[in-house]
Amino acid sequence: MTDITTTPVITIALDRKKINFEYSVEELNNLVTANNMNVVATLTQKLDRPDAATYFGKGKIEELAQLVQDTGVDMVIANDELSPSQIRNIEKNIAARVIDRTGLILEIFANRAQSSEAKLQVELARLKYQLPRLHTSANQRLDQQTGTSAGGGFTNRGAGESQLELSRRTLQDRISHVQAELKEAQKANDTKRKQRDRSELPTVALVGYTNAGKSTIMNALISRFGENEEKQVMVKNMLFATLDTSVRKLTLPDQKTFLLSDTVGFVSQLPHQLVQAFKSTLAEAANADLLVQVVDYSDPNYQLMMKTTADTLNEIGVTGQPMIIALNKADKLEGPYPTREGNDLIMAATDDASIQNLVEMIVENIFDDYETKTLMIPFDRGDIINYLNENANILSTDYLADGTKITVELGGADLNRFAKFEVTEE
Ligand SMILES: Nc1nc2c(ncn2[C@@H]2O[C@H](COP(=O)(O)OP(=O)(O)OP(=O)(O)O)[C@@H](O)[C@H]2O)c(=O)[nH]1
Ligand SMILES: [Mg+2]
Repeated sequence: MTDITTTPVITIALDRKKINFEYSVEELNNLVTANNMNVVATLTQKLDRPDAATYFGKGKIEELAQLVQDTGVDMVIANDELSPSQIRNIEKNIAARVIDRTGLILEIFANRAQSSEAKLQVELARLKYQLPRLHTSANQRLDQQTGTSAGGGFTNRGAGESQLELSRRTLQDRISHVQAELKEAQKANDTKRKQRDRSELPTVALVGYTNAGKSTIMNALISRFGENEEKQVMVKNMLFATLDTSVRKLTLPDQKTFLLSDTVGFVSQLPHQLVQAFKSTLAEAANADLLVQVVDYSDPNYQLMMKTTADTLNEIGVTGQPMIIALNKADKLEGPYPTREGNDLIMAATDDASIQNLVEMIVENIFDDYETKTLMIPFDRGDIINYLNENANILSTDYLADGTKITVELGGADLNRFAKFEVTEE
């Protein structure tokens, strides 16, 4: 059913005979829907490489022009990133505006951004995307913003300076300004992150393709183990629901505590300007001790989505971390769940047993250095007893003549910290 409030568009895609072509077109069409537009037709052409001037070949462009006329759409969206001149040349031949995949993704991010940091990150990415495309659009935009006709308001600036140079300088000034603002905004986050690092708690990051169920899993864990059940994150059935990183402290019934973070989802060909701009947001994943890759296992393309995730993690320099694969949304399939094989878990975010299994796997991975130790704590070290009560799983306590004998599970820095109190069991 077509929603009358959405904008009709035509998508165009070059089939370079790669195995994932159909998936990439499907993904583009999903991105279009996510941006409140609907695809009325998709035109594809088999070519080894895009036509340097017009992306599609000449005949196909004529076909596109006819299709634009027949459908009356105002916009055509290309499945690849186009050069500024390709956009211009296609627009010369058809009665519609042309945007490319990168421009579309940037637009979706711009519509979704909520926090000031996310807004700045998206603006920075958009400015960097515009910079090399200036001569197509920025002259007009600059005129609109300043209300001047070309050159008119700028006659006092260097006489020989062209409008293009002026526009470029304006953009570059804005980029510097946004970068400075971003630095400020990120300072606060860095401080928070440093405080957390100092707490030495293990960190786990949810990563994966957009709409896989990362935030839903985060919420399931918060409602069971969070300090404050109210601190849920947003879940929505749409691409890129989450743009900001959320970090929550979770404490398991045996006192084991870790930090869990949820962050922006991935899509293939995520514009590199965005990846760069979101690097600090994504640093949460880069610094994690363990990644949980959430996958929509009910999607027939789930393997390609996993490949996209691997590629994106590579691009942001996240390699080599231990990873749990949460094959989510199994409730939409026939097979049994939860089922576990090594570090893979077939699960559903809404299923208690699945979440329980996932937690067990997280515990195995991040608390693997835990050992059961027996400590003799002198009576004047009540501070240690308090610390262990709050932060460790105490298995037994005996009040003896020369102190408190405690059998406790210890891991990480605590193993060294309390080594001097260790006693060997007789
Ligand atoms: N049937 C089913 N639906 C699920 C499951 N997990 C999540 N969903 C639904 O999938 C949609 C997306 O979930 P989110 O948790 O927002 O996904 P996300 O990975 O955080 O997505 P982004 O923030 O956009 O990257 C929502 O409509 C959820 O209700 C599941 O196990 N089974
Ligand atoms: Mg999310």
